[in-house]
Amino acid sequence: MKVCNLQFDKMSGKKYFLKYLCTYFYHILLYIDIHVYAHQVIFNQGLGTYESVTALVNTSYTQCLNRFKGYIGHANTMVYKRRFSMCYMHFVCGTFEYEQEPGSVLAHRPMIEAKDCLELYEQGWHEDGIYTIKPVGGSCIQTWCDMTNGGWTVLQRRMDGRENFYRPWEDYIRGFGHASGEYWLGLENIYELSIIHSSLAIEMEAFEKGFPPNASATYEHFRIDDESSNFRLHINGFSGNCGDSFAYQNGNMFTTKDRDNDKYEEDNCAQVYEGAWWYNGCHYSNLNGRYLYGNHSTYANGINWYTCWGYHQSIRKTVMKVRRN
Ligand SMILES: [Ca+2]
Repeated sequence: MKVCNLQFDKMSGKKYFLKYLCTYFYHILLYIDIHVYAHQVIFNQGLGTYESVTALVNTSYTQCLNRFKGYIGHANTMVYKRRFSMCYMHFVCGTFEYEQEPGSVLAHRPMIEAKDCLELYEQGWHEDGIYTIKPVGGSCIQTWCDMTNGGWTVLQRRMDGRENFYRPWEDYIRGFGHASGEYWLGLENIYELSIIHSSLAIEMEAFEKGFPPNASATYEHFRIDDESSNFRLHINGFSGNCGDSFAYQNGNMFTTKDRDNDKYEEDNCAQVYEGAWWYNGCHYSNLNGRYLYGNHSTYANGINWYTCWGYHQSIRKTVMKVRRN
């Protein structure tokens, strides 16, 4: 699957220029040479032309043949002719960019398979936006990369209340939402990202009437355990400007409405506070809580950061992001 976001769009004389940032998930393969190449046809949106893109992948031709020999046959030529449909060998997961005018491509940036946004940043990708990454051991995912601040991978984002965050365990493991808006990257992917020594930064913004208007919290060390430990949270090295509402959650396992791993014996914190979090018994912060548009009379079930806004004010915007140290 290809997702392209138009980044740049202008008329110059009689020419019309378009610039896309593309992210890819696609199956591929092959070439009948000693080298094996990925091959994929890409259709330019709305212009009726196409180009083909080639990228080197780490799969041998022999592996490709062996896997599909049942219906490929022996002749290399057959393989060649069928290359688009037959040899789904390698799953490419990457980002690349092209700039075009109708009928021709002006500039290319080669595809990169990156494990996180920092790797993209280090390779010269410096615009904020949606990128495709594949954490080591994780899955191919689309994420928002904060490049303005130097290559942060966004794990969680709330901004308009469009996405439902009151979800079950399986959804929190896999992730949900879309990188262009509100989303949760998935505990499995967060685990894989956090294995490599990482920092966590949380940015928050209140609704207009809220005070203070915004706040941030950064943890120099952030890690979560894997599923066998219910993704237990480990943070330290706090700095911030409106108190540390995450410290109370430190050392706790993740709880969802259908999986009670918290320390509140009488009930499930996720059900009581309508979120999913590293609940203790229960919380000082609830960033996956309900989107309640500012002040709320209900207790602690909004997007709350207690040390800054208490338990009756749900904030407008949150971003949780990680970066390798
Ligand atoms: Ca409980």
